[in-house]
Amino acid sequence: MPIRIGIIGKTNAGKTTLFNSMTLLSAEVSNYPFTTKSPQSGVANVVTLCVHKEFNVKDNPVNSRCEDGWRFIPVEVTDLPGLIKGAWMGKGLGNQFLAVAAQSDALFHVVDASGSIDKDGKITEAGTGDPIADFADVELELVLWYVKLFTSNISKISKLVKTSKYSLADAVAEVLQGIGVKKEHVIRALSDSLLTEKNVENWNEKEIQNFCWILREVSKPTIILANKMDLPYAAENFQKLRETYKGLIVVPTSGEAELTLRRAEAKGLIKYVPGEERFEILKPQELNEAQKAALAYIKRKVFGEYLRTGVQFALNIAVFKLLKMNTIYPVADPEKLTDKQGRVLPDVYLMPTGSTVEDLARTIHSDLAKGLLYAVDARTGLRLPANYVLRDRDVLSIVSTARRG
Ligand SMILES: Nc1nc2c(ncn2[C@@H]2O[C@H](COP(=O)(O)OP(=O)(O)OP(=O)(O)O)[C@@H](O)[C@H]2O)c(=O)[nH]1
Ligand SMILES: [Mg+2]
Repeated sequence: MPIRIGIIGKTNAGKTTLFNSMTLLSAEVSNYPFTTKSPQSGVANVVTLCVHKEFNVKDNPVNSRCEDGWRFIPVEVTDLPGLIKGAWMGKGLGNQFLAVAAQSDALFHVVDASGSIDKDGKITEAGTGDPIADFADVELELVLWYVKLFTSNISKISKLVKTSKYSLADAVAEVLQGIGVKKEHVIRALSDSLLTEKNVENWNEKEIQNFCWILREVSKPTIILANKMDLPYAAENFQKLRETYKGLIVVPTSGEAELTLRRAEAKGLIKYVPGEERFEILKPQELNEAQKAALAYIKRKVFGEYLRTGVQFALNIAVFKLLKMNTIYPVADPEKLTDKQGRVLPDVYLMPTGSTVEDLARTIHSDLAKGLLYAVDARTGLRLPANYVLRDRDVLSIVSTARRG
């Protein structure tokens, strides 16, 4: 199952533009509020330095792609309908939202950092909107959905605790598992809100809201994307966002710049590796005036001030820093670094920090895990036991009675 990232935020913040720039899909974008009506998923990539150079071999990637020494590993991103204040009361949106939230491992919360959206979600002059308030409003919407769901399940939770061996944390996790809440999240939220010992039927409104607020935070790790960084006022608002939301990572982005570059790259007009801090025009004679102007604008406004569009950086930060994933390269032959078909370094897996050889075996195939004996480290040739904790960039061969993977 690939890692999933959901894109949330106020209407017109640029979510779909970012989504298109990551996936090269063409979902509808417009300057009208509420353009996106239903969630749409696509494939984006995270990028890491491939190990093939270190081993001095040429690779034949299968589950990923290698370009200029960079490994591109697929992840799933989902674009969501926009929100404004009060949206949680609407019926349809709420359910769609929770369904996607349930499936997301992390969220991008997109904010129009240039402040060019008014409170109703309409585009106005840059600098007149309030990105700090926009962020807070959407977060509140999200929490209110949690509150609504939680409140409607209080009697069920209470019953589970009374009539079975469920602890309060077990019961809450059971009831909210549909939105991706795990027991460890509930334990954290109960303890941080000082509610571990209090009968759930006696929680007051403020306690419920506080609990849900913490639960939202711990169960859905989130990065703020300060978008539209190419526009005026964005730099000031980016600083303000950083100062106001100190506990969160804020990444400056320009979805529109990334989209222009990725599409020009796809057409062969420029050479651009996402995440790199430059691009090169390959066919200047084939560019029309508008394309030339767009590229010059990007060079001046995006690469000049922020060094990159931020889009690839945000994806990488989400997966490697927020979700703490490591890259692991399983091979069948630890000397030749090949799979059974002789392909060199075919696959790379994203495994959470703390995962073991056994976890990796299980991720690749359940049979492999059943007959697991040990793994061989391709760098040292040493045997690694089933409980060996994987490290980033490990290249290893799993040895199992079931088969050699
Ligand atoms: N200058 C600038 N404009 C952008 C950027 N990203 C998006 N826009 C513009 O902002 C407007 C809204 O973009 P969308 O991608 O449709 O926004 P959305 O958040 O998906 O909107 P909804 O689907 O309505 O919630 C469009 O006019 C985009 O062209 C950016 O990085 N810079
Ligand atoms: Mg949209």
